[in-house]
Amino acid sequence: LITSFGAVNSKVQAASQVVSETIIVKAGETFDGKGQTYVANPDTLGDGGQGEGQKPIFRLENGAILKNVTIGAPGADGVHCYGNATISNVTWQDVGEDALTLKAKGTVNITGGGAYKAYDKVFQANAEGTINIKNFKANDIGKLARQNGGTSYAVNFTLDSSDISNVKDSIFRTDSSKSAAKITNTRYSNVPTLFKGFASGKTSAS
Ligand code: ADA
Ligand code: CA
Ligand code: CA
Ligand code: CA
Repeated sequence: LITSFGAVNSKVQAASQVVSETIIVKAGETFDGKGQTYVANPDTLGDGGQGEGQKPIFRLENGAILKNVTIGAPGADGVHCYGNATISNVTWQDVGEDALTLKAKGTVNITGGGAYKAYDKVFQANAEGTINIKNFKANDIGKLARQNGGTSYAVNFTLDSSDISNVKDSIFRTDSSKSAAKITNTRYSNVPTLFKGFASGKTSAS
């Protein structure tokens, strides 16, 4: 359910959409936000703090596409992907508990957009698969992507043609010797470590 509010003159300023119940994007379907901003109802989805168990604003089933969306505050648990997903021109203005989680095996392609003000993680991999990030901006984050702690399945991370700044921990982090990460053509500023926890030979940066 979506309630809408915003400037009285909606011709000059688009309304923010307050999302009270997770928006489900069905398998193979596309949700085009057309540049609108979506925020969680903190009473029903979560306040965007570091508490676990918050609900996502968007739930993407296998093969869904999410595009031209801005997620404002509170961001709750962001976007959950069950299988393959395409995330195009999605910006998290103030990441909630985290921004996006891979919840079931698949490949998530994130192109364009950005993520800001993530106290801890931006992208979270809770299932095996691939997370490709391209033409992305991130600033003021803990980690860009993290495989769920203590898990040993394989996750392949890539980051290309992006601009990442003011990171507290690392770009990519895993506890799995099977996982790999590759960074190409990316600019960093104030990033203490690119990779944490990967086995030798499983990372590259150029
Ligand atoms: C933490 C937590 C996991 C899971 C994850 C998430 O890593 O330990 O159990 O909740 O966050 O998906 O946000
Ligand atoms: Ca978490
Ligand atoms: Ca935040
Ligand atoms: Ca989470």
